Amino acid sequence: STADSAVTLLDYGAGNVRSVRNAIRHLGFEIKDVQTPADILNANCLIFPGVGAFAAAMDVLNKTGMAEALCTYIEKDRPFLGICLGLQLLFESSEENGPVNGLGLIPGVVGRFDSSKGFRVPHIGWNALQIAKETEILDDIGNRHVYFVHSYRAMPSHENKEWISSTCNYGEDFIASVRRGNVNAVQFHPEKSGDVGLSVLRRFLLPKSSLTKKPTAGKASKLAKRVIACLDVRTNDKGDLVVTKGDQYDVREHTKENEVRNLGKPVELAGQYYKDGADEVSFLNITGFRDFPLGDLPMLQVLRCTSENVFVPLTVGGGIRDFTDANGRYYSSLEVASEYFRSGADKISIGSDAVYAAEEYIRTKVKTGKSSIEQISRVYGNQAVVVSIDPRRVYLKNPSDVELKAVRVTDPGPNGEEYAWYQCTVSGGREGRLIGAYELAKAVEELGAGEILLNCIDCDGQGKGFDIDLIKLISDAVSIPVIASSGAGAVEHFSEVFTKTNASAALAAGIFHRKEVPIQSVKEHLLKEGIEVRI
Ligand code: 1PR
Repeated sequence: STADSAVTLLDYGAGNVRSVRNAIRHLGFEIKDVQTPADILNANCLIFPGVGAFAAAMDVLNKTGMAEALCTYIEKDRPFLGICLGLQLLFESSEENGPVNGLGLIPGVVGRFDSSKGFRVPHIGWNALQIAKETEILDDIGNRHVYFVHSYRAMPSHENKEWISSTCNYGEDFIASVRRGNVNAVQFHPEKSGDVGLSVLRRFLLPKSSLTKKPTAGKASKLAKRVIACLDVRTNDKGDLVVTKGDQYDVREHTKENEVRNLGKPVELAGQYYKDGADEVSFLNITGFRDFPLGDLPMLQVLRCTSENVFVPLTVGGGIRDFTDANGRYYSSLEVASEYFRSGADKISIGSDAVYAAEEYIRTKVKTGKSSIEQISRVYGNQAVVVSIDPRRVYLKNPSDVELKAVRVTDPGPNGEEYAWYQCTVSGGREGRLIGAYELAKAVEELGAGEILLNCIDCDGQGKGFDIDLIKLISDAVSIPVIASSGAGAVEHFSEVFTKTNASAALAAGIFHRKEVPIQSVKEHLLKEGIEVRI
């Protein structure tokens, strides 16, 4: 019966497991949710996608009696798949806000990556595995990339050796998956790892006898550089939600009607980019700064629909801030973000509000815990919080003309200026502030941002290449990943940004929307240039 073949899902309500649900359904299975510990004991097949922080998860599991049920279920060697935190919780303890005790089934302590080794933390992106032992669910991966996003990891040791089915190298070898009998857990996200990830889930869900091993392909070895497709979304004058694209942030046609440029439908384009091999898809609700995003239900609908068919990470930005609506009801930025996460976002991106928070933090040197960055990263983790920077170049004759960080620019300004500082803006570039991209990046990293999406208004939509001076400045200033954005016009621009700067990812919009350069060509070019990408 269907009830017998249903997959039991342990969702303790701490975050977004929508994508795991979508992936299971996409593979044709029904889902039964765990309500009581007995549901765990009676499961035929249990998936545990851990989300949120370690301590909070253990708290819920202990209080509800589910911790004990899980231990019993696993000790009986019943089919189990833990994902991400669902792997970490099997260990003895974690250093995350701790030490905090875990389920204690696997010897070892979960610790934080050490960013002093020159590797960026969180570890975000597509990485290769080293298979340590025969494990059916990993058989299709071979040496293709899978998607990781985490700051904590379990380490291989003599005591846990018999559990390890694969490791991953990110500055050090950490545990990428464990397996004993029918019990499996993976640190990466199969539900966000495209086709390769879906096959991990399929192999876990299908009877073993139906599985054949596929020949391995590719030659993944380390963290791949990501190629991200970005969709700037807004409502046009007719009231339809469209993908638009600006020139230096001006999205209107230069015609008599002055209409908003329409480059397609958000859900369709996102689906297309997933098929074309985008490593991530970002939606920026570009009028979010003036509209209340929770009133903007079409955007939530776009996320819901997209996440049903797109199995790579989704980021959404625009309008994330504390807000009081027309009826006087107050919404915290955390509530706004939560709604985005529930609708299928993996990361949220904060623009204007991050500028205000950074200004305040620099002025007072106090972390209040109240800024949107702090609130959201505390609950969902740093890796879920992206800060989008929208800077504009301000040329200088002399770097000491400002008290902000200035750099020598490759191309001098209109009056032969050899220096510039990068002025942050808010409200979609409409207002310049007295803070530079450099100062902002350092401040938001301290406040808990996990990644930076670095735009440049001067380069946006120009197709003349990324602002290498800016991207070098910022990617050398912080130890969180930096996404280079604005200005891609040819495949060579991508290899340039990856060879000349420490960017972890490159994002483009216009060339993909106008079908000038397919994502696949970008990847092939990068491979040819010896830059590792996911194929
Ligand atoms: O301030 O938190 O509400 O967030 C608003 C968000 O919307 C910010 O992330 C901001 O970057 C974005 N945004 C606001 N106005 C515009 C606009 O274009 N008028 N778009 C805008 C930003 C820049 C990139 C673009 C790249 C690549 N667009 O997202 O996709 O520059 O383009 P290209 O490859 O075509 O050069 P808040």
